[in-house]
Amino acid sequence: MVTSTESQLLTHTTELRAQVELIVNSTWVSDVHTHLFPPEFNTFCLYGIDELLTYHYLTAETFRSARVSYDEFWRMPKTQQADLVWKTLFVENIPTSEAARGIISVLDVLGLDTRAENLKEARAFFASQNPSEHIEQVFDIARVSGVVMTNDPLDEAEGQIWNNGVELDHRFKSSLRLDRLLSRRDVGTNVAELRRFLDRWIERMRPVYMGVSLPANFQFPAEDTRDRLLREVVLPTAKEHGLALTLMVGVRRRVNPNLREAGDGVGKADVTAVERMCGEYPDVKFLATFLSRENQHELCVAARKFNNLMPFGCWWFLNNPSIVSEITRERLELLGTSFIPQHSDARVLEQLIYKWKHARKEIADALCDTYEQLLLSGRALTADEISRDVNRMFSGNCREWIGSV
Ligand code: RAT
Ligand code: ZN
Repeated sequence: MVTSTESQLLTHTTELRAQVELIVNSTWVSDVHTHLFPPEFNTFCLYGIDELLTYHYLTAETFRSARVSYDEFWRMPKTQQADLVWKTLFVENIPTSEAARGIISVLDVLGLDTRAENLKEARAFFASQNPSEHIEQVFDIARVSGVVMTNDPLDEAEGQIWNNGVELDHRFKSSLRLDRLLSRRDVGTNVAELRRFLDRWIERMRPVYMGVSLPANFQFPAEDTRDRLLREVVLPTAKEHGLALTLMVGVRRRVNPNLREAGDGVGKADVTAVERMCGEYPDVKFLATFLSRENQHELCVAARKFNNLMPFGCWWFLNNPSIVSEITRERLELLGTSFIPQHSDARVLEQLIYKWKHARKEIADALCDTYEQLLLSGRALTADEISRDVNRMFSGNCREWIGSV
């Protein structure tokens, strides 16, 4: 039982651990990168068991165990795909992977049968939810104060919704995703027109940052169109509007196109490219995450050199407990609390529940060990001080870079 008051020194490890767990589990978090949308975005807003089970992390795993051809699978209606994923990964196998265990955590938290033979009960549960109450409930359970969406003005359907003047739920903040813009093969003649394009969308969307995912072979400087677009369009716009630029580096797109959304892979990138950008643009704030485990130490060292660089999240293939634990500990050792430990990357609403539950566990464990070492070195700490650290990592660093989420 936790008996100490907030300002009392915690000098025993059991008491210290109990406090850390309590604080990490109860502190509200700002989720800096997701693919979630509020109901106003119609079919972009995904929730429920069929969406959860057809998440691309799980379809990739299903193809490893079910003897189904790509064509057969993609021809199935979504409910049938979800049935197959459930049967394959949850009934015929024990759901040991992180993405599969995530489903179990969601079902368990919502009071649903985690050993069900089929999806009948789960489907009935989600169908009976009132959408806005359900969103409220999920944000509350996950203790997420707000999420940053990924918004693409060049997506026709999404662009139309923005153009119709959609009113945003305050928990959903927008970010301007630049992948399509930055993968143009030529700048064209009119850089000014591209800058006006960004200005217009910044005005319309009010994004909290601009973001881009970059391939493993990304270089800066480089003699290519992307470099020109970054220097002449994106970076001046970021500076002018005081908007941070988010760099997500290390993806190898369409390694297996048959897997569709699940077909991307990972590659080790060159962190010095980001270092150079931070050095050349000291007035721009950068958020960066790298997909390869091999880049994590270098990213921490780069952040020690450039205080306009904020490492964030354990992205995609790194979002597994063993790797989250390792990366979080490395960051604490090299950066103190000046980083954003995790983002959910959720695409389906209820993923917030498991992604944050699992992340909090690893972050709490890493912090417990860190503080225990500190205690052994001769510095006790208080619950207030722990709260200050956790708040900084869960929302303070985010607020400093992109404002309140
Ligand atoms: O983690 C994912 O869901 C990936 O498919 C990507 O969307 C990635 O997070 C990205 O934003 O490019
Ligand atoms: Zn993402």
